[in-house]
Amino acid sequence: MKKCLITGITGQDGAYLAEFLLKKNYQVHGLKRRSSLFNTDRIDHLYQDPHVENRNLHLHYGDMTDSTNLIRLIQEIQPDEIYNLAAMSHVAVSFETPEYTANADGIGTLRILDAVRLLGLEKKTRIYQASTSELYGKVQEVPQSETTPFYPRSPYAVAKMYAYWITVNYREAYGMFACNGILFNHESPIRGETFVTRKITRAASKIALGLQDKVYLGNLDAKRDWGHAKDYVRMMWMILQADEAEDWVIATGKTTTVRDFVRMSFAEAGIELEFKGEGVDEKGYVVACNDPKYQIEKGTEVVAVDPRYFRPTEVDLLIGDPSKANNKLGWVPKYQLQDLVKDMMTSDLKLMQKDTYLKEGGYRIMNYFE
Ligand code: NDP
Ligand code: GDR
Repeated sequence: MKKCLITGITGQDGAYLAEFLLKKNYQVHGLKRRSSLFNTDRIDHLYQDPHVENRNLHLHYGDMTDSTNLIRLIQEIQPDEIYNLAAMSHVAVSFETPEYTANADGIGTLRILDAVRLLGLEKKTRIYQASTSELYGKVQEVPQSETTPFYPRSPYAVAKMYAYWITVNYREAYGMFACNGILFNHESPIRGETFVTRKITRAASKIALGLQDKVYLGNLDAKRDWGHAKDYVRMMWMILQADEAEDWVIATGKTTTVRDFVRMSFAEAGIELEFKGEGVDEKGYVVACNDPKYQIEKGTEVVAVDPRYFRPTEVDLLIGDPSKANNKLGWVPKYQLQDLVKDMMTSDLKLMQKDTYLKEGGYRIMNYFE
């Protein structure tokens, strides 16, 4: 039985990857942070009671900023594969917490690589590093491939650039099987609520059900190459099963504006939006909609731009070229953007419907401080 360690197992990708690897009969070890509230929602369905013998999922407390903890865990587990997914992954937040982001996302990667080296596991343990299309930042060429130069545009991207190169360096210096997956944006029903896609699908669902009036967004002109997380975690595994350690771009090859993602999400709830203006207006602009089913009057403003969500430096256009992954590993995404939007909207409409039932039943969120 193969053993793997997933850092960031409580995140979107960690949860899908853990499920995928358990199905492949791996013994899965996951690093989770101590938190004052439960933070294992996404993997609770995979949880196995510690009293059960021969269980395949093991969770360990730890942190990417704590070398001794990482060294001890890797020594105990002796993993065949490490998937380093843990990171402060929010680009906008990295402008607020640049030093911590560098520590967790940049030096954190070094800590994993060096632990493997110190423990003499260079020839045993294969390492996957969660690199990102944010490395491309300011547009140099499109579509972006493994040979496109990097130009990071946020503290997050700069930290990930260090992580990218230290992974390449340890591969070349010590012959380690360490690979970067340069993944373009990938989303799902369990995407973090503050990333734009999930913010949109949650808001569209709430607005459709009359639980919210309006959503405030930032730059609607940004273009992203959005795929489904399920397709992308499969590729993480394929990267570590390849004959040679290499770096890979994972993307759909198609790009869409945030505005069109908004349009598609509301349409999925049966609401047609009419944009009053195109382009970013500092004062914000609104869209109106008219759908008798949801009794939203024509002219109601349901989306507005709030400059507080603009970033000091923005990544305007991402579109990846996944030909290497297509040709060499036979990876082809199963989900198109429309399928992704449908999947997210179906899930969020169900989730928000629960709130409607609670409201109708006279229940409300408990206020502990009343
Ligand atoms: P999430 O934000 O959903 O998950 C991040 C995970 O990292 C969570 O489990 C989080 O724990 C954990 N984490 C954060 N900081 C630390 C720390 N200091 N020590 C230990 N664990 C920590 O991200 P995704 O699942 O979307 O992304 C996975 C990885 O892939 C990240 O590295 C991200 O930067 C990268 N990436 C993501 C892309 C995407 O579109 N999703 C695209 C390209 C790269 P907790 O739950 O406690 O917060
Ligand atoms: P990104 O994802 O920065 O690409 O990083 P995010 O969904 O946060 O932003 C995508 C684009 O949407 C614009 N935007 C908004 N973004 C957020 N979060 N909230 C808003 O209200 C809003 N309005 C407009 C942003 O300006 C941006 O252009 C994600 C993360 O998962 C990273 O960890 C990963 O490395 C990259 O994708 C690839």
